[in-house]
Amino acid sequence: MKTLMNYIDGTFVPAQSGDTIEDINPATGMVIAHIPRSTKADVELAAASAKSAQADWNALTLDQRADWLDAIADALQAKHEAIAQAESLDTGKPISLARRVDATRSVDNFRFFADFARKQQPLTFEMSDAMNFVERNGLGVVGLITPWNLPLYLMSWKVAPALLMGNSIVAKPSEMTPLTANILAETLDELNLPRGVFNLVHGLGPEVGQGILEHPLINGISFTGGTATGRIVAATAAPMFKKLSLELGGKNATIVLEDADLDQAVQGAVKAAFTNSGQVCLCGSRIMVHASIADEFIKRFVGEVAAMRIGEPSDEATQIGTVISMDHLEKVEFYINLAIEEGGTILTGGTRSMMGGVGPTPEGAYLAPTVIGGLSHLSRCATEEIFGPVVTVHTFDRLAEVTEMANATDYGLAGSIWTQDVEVGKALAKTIETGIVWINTWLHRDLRTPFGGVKHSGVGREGGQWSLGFFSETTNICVMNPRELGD
Ligand code: TXE
Repeated sequence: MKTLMNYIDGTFVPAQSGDTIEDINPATGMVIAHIPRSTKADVELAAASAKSAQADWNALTLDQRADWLDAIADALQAKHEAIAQAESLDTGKPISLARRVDATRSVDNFRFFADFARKQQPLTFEMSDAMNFVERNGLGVVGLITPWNLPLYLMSWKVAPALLMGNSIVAKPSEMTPLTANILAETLDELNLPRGVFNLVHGLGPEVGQGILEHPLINGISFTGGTATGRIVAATAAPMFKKLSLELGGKNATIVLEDADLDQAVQGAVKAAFTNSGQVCLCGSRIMVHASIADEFIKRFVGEVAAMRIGEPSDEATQIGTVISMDHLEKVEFYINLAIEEGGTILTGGTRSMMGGVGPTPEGAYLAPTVIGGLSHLSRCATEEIFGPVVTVHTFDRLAEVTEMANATDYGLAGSIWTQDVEVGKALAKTIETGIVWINTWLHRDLRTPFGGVKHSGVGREGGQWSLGFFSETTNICVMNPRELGD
């Protein structure tokens, strides 16, 4: 049983209140750690420390901060297995996924931004009689608030560019997945990162999270999480003119055109649907397949899904672990039952009640990957975010229908299109209201590209230049050419 601490002003400390929250292992229902139940009082200490550290940190050169990011990447790489084990324990995701995705990408995020920084050129704009120099400085103190599905992957995605651009940080992980944020704090402490540059506060969103949103010393908020919470973030921070980046929910379409390579499309659709038990905002939770190939596609897709191995997260062979918690399992089951009420048919999977004990232990939040047919693309299950191992399958006859079907949701984050005619795929992609469309692949990521969504999937983009831009303020310095001064 671990007792985690906040990391404030270079020191590990409990919440001032002394109160704690239990961190539960979703595969066993057992308490694996206690974390500080921080409040605004703890945010006050963290923000003050961050404020005092920020000017010196910002005064370093971009290259010096890039060197820090490389040192962090090296140190996290040395803890790759520990990060993967902790992430799997905290989230219930298969250890193979935690290694391949969570731990690896957490290291890569720091490495990428270090390398990306070194490729930056000074930003100047020449006029006939003057030269413009664009200076970039940190926002100051930034608040980073992250969710439970990809804990360190998403926290490092924000911490790396925030540090790089000269900001100091008050970070808050989800109260359901604190372990790897703690590993990050320990690592930065071991590296002797100047105290106050990175602060970590644990606790409940409406308490310590809200405290971050409200704190006057915090100039920018980068938030990843649910759309409902995103609304609270915006409502709180916008009137204070804080800079905001919101990465919210998704309800993404996997579109299979009649000329698709069926084997490739089936494998891609399964990966998009059930990676991390569907708990990735980019997951393809609505499958739209051309009527002419629907029977064959659905037969193969359902066969692959039914054969997926549900097991202990620690088992190397496990493909489907648990969802994040019993509460979330019940939320997902609600949608499966609603689908049945809406006239849907369970093609494979379903709720625990339909199949009895699904996973290796009844205490575990296990749910079989579930495929639902027979629903309108306008049904609640096909338009609302479920964020679990559940997909709906729909058919279309004409390409012209697909755009309307794919856009018939309040979300607009991502999508994938499977076709052997890339030009048709690209033309269709341009009609889909999302921030990202993959063609004949899914979750293939170039970290230089803009990441984010539209509509209820968020505001802003992060990645490459977009991250550097979000985590900095520009000052344009315009200098008249000396010879002009004589006029
Ligand atoms: O989100 P929450 P969760 C979405 C996905 C899913 C949800 C699940 O749609 O529905 O997030 O993640 C903190 N003031 N995405 O449950 O509740 C909370 O403590 C300040 C999409 O974690 O929004 C946690 O640290 N903070 C995403 C964080 O917000 C508050 C990828 C997120 O919590 C708060 C992952 C408040 N009032 C999940 N209330 C994507 N687009 O990439 C809560 N929090």
